[in-house]
Amino acid sequence: MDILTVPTTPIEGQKPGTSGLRKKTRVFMEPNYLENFVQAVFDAIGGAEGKTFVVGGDGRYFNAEAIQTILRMAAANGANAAIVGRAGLLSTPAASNLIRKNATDGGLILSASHNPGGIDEDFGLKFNIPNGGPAPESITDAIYTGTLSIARYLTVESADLDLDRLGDTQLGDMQVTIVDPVADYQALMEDLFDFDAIRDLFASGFQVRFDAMHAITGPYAAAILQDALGAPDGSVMNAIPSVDFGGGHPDPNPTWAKGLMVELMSDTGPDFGAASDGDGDRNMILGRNTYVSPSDSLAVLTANAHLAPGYATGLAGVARSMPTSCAVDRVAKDLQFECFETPTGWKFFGNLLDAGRATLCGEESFGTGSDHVREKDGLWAVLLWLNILAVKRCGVSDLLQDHWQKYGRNYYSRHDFEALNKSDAEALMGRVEAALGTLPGQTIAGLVVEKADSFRYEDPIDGSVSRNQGLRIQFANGARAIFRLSGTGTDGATLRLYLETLETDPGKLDQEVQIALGPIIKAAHELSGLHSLGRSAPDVIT
Ligand code: VG1
Ligand code: CO
Repeated sequence: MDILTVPTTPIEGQKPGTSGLRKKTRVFMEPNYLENFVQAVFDAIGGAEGKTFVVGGDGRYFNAEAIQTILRMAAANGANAAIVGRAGLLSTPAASNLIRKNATDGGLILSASHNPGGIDEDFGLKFNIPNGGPAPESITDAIYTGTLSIARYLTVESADLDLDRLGDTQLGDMQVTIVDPVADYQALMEDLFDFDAIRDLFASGFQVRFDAMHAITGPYAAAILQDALGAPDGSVMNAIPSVDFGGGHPDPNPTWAKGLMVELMSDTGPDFGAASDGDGDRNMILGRNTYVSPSDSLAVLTANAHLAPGYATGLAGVARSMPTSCAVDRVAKDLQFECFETPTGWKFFGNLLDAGRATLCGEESFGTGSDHVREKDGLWAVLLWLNILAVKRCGVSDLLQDHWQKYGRNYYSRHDFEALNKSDAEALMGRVEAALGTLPGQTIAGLVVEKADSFRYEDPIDGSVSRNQGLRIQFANGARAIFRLSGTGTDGATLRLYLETLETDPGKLDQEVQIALGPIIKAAHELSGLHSLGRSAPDVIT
């Protein structure tokens, strides 16, 4: 098979963000756009010669076409083999598992995660390294540099492969193995969790509702929750993946998983509810009349993980992203293990997991995971919750209330201001940053500022330093306000304002969240001049 060297020229704006490259689908479909990025990936890792890659995505519009392009380019670049999910489908955590299990040289995962899909929506691609996790900044920077000077890419001419047929085929000298996307992942879950206990829980009448949001976790959740664990058919809703996620946002939060919320926020609803995102790495946990904030979920899982077989010997440590609430820190202190604070983005957990310093990790953005793979894992979090509830035989709300009684409650919320004019958002960040030095000691809206800085992280394992990871303002009463610009949006800029306050008075644990946070919200608006953005309210509150 002839290898073609196709001349190309750099296309602007290909800097990979928090988790790979995300752009409008039409941009990815422009001539050479996808090709440039893929070639830059191969070039950044010292070529593809003799290597094996996992390839799969969340099934959104352009997934299948992009996979054909990637496979041709991998073959042309001399790759030895590719492992591809049937129909081009793999959830992000399942892809991470396959990369690790087969000791491959990494993987290309096609997804824009929780962003909507379709020809007028978003597409994305990221490279994961041999440990199964997102590439660190050293590699994503090299990919970016590559796209700025690229002059050629390599491909072969060949008909499309049939991605629906399991087994081996050849593409030139490269072997392509099509695998069942669910089987290995399910086996891993069976290793970690007590399936018998969860089966008994379901058999006792405990009702579960899982919203796959028309995205990748449908087949995984149906196989595991319904077929293996015996939840009745229909327990998994929106279970068939579609290229545009049924026209919705596959984002598991109270705003976008509205139907599920309505069902659970009722005295007659199911006992347990959960949802996952486009690529299956996020989770939202609900109980009857109970919403569990992701930061609380991480804390509760950390306190109880030892009840599941995979974590029975206890945890080595935990890690959370900086804007995630400090609820888990209190558990780690109590149980006497280390707690790390990292920048936003799963890639920053990789070294801690590899080094055995952290067992569980989490982000406020509905991401929780462990050292079983190197990505956050939505269905894993659901199964750990279910395993804990099966052992304790209690409801979600009881578990949460007991947790708050013991550790106090970190009231928490994130306010997103979306599709802002980029320069306005950057100007606001610039103003707050410039004022950081003058804030300590000042009283703003009745709250005294204790510390203020721009978060800088030094990786405790390899010493690499990441700067400008969010502006944090810590108040004397323990409350925090954090300002950060999103790295995953595709429309203008998104400003994220993260808010938190600790309450330890046992009589004040049931306040409405936005009311409990009222004073911090006021202070954050005042000190940043947020009104200058011309928005009276956030677009999304989680
Ligand atoms: C967001 C979240 C972040 C998460 C990232 C990828 O990034 O805030 O916590 O790691 O998405 O999640 P940002 O830069 O927009 O705040 V996902 O489910 O891509 O895979
Ligand atoms: Co995701």
